[in-house]
Parts: sequence; structure tokens; C-alpha cells
Amino acid sequence: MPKPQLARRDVLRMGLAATGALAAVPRWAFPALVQGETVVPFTDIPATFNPGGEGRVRLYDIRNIDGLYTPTDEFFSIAHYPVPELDPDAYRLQVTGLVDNPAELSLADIQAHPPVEMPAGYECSGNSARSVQGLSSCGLWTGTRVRDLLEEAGVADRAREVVFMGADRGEETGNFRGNDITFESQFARSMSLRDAMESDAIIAYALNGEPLGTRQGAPARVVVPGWYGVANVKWVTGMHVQQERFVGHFQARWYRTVRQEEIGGEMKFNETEVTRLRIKSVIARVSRQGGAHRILGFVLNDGTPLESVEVRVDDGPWRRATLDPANTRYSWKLFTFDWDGATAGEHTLVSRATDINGVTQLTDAELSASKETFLEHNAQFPRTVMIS
Ligand SMILES: Nc1nc2c(c(=O)[nH]1)N[C@H]1C(S)=C(S)[C@@H](COP(=O)(O)O)O[C@H]1N2
Ligand SMILES: [Mo]
Repeated sequence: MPKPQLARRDVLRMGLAATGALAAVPRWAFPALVQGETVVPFTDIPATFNPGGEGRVRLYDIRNIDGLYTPTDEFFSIAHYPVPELDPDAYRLQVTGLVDNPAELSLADIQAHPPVEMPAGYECSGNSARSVQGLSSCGLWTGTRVRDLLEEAGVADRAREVVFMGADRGEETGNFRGNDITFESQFARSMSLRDAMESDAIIAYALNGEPLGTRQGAPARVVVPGWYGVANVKWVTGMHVQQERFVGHFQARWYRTVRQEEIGGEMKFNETEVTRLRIKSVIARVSRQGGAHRILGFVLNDGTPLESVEVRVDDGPWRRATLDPANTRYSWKLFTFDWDGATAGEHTLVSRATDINGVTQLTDAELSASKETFLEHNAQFPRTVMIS
């Protein structure tokens, strides 16, 4: 578990970060390539794979993982609308709705609360083989607990839902019972009041020890650890408490999954919101040092402790990988596997993670047979490599 509050030294570091005088956040050195270690080429990277860049979608090249935290300038990102540039001095977070004390919080007001430092990894629910799983990253976030802000606001007894609103806007079209409609939409996502209070959600203002960059949601954003990326509303300027369910565009329509589930002893198609991360493991890199080969990968899930991560080479048995002790509950969980006896030629490698409740990853064929929509594709992800 992340420690609930920053030590004085860290508070000091945050102060330094604000002035730009911060040294690099200490990184876990283990997965970085050591001298003489070379990367073994994957043969499954699509020709269209194009990581980095400044567009509205930026993929991370997971072969570059060199520690628990993704460097800020490589962190994946997604913006549905044009990226807003907010003036940090003029910035306000409006707390409205069913609260005793509506508020307009400046960045300084938010930062006046005890800072929480939280490692959190997440992926976009649209992350898949197509983007070589590059819609995922892990960062060290600093912020103020949403719970603290809600308690201060004094939430009414009948309140049930908290809506987080981003400053970004765009036009949406839809079809409602045969009628085409067009409307101006603001990026917004909600959580039940209970999830907002019981999750470790924060209003984050720093990533990897430095103030948020524009594309990361500056000056403040939501981070809900253990949830899919869409919950993490960037450029957050509104926190609205209400009684009724929120059914906005990105809540009730865009981020939905239709899958077969057993309900009351019967298999039924069920439509759900995208919320908590479904367990996924990904092989990110294979490296060679001398004659030895090592596989590195990560697991993302909702924070439930893991039972195992296993790796299979070609048609061999599933064998246990090693989880790194530096992993935390909500970070992505890095694992390594020493691949003995790799022979020249092309090989297929796949991993599977299982949590302590027995929740595991289906094969692609199994998952595709039960899921109609493309989001939340957490199937096993076979990789092919060429050993020379
Ligand atoms: N305001 C706002 N917040 C947003 C989005 C957005 O378009 N606007 N995209 C969401 C989606 S779909 C994802 S996957 C994550 C990506 O977070 P990142 O860009 O920090 O990696 O941001 C979420 N928060
Ligand atoms: Mo997303």
C-alpha cells in the first residue's frame, strides 16, 4: 500500500519540483538493460505502430520500460477533444450540487491538504494488440484525496453520485430513436459516492515528482487507482454531487462493454460501464545477455493481490514468473522470467496473470466468444520473437 502521507523530505521535494530544481525521481534499476544486454526483436509489431508524438493519442513503446515509472515525456495519453491550456493561477475546481459548502478551490487550496503520493498504473480500456498494448503506463502521482474534499464539502444524505468534469469540450452527434442530434459535450465521468469515498481516488497535481504537463491534465486531474484510464478525468474543473445516476456521453454510451455473463444461473448478454481494470498481463520485452534470455512484462489489475504470473514458451508448460518486490498495490506489477534453452528461430511467448480470487485471463478466442464490444480486451497476448 502506498503510504498515506508524504514524509517531510518528500514535501520538500515537491516544493523543489515546483521550482524545477528536482533531481530525477529514483527509479527501480532492475529491468533496465545492463551492459552487454541486447533486445531480442519481436516479429509481431505492426508496420503501422507509431509510438510517441504530440497527437491526441500517444502510444508508449513498452519495449522501453526501464523502471516502475514511465518517463513523463513518454507517458501514453488520450484526449477526446482539443487539449485545453489552463492558466494555473486562474484555475478553480468548483465543488457543487448536494453539498453544504459549495466551493471554488484554487490550486493552492487543493495543495494545502496533506499530499498523497501514489504509484498508479493504468491502461485505456481500448488498449489491445493493435497498439502493441501501448495505451498503458505507470506513474508516481501526487495529489489530494477526493474523500477529503468531499468530507469538507459536507455531502447531503441523499447524494449518491459524484461527477468529475473536464475543461475540454467538443461536438457530439448521436441518434436518438431515429432522430439525429448534435450537441456540445464536456468530457465528464462519474463514480458512485461510495466508490469515490472508498477508492483511493485523488485530485493529482504532480506526476513523477513534477507538476502535471498540459497533456497529463494540468494543472489538476483525477486519478482513481485500479480503474481504467477513462475514470481519470484530466483538466478537472468541476466536482458535482447529485442523487441521480449520471448518464453523460462518455459514461453511458462511449465506454460500455457488452458481454455474456452468468446471471441467475443463465448466460445472458449484459451491458456494463467501464470501471475497474480487468486483470491483464503483457510481455513487453525479451533481452539477451551472453547465452541467457530474459522476458520482462507487466500486470495491470484492480489492486487485488496476485496469486501468480505464468509464462509459456511455444507448447511448453506454464511456468511461474517472478514478481518484483518494488511493485505496489496499484502500480503496474513488473515481472521477469528467465527463459532457459532458447533455440534459434521464431518462438511464441505468452503470459497469464491470476489473482488471489482465481480471476485470470482468457485466451483471445475465449474472450472474443463472450464479448461483443472491443473495450476491456484483457485476453492473453501471445508475442512472437526471433532468436538468432
Ligand atoms: N478531460 C479529459 N479527461 C480524460 C480524457 C479526455 O479526453 N478528457 N480521456 C480519458 C481516457 S479515455 C484515458 S484512457 C485517460 C488517459 O490518461 P492519460 O492521457 O493521462 O494517459 O484519460 C482520461 N481522461
Ligand atoms: Mo481511454
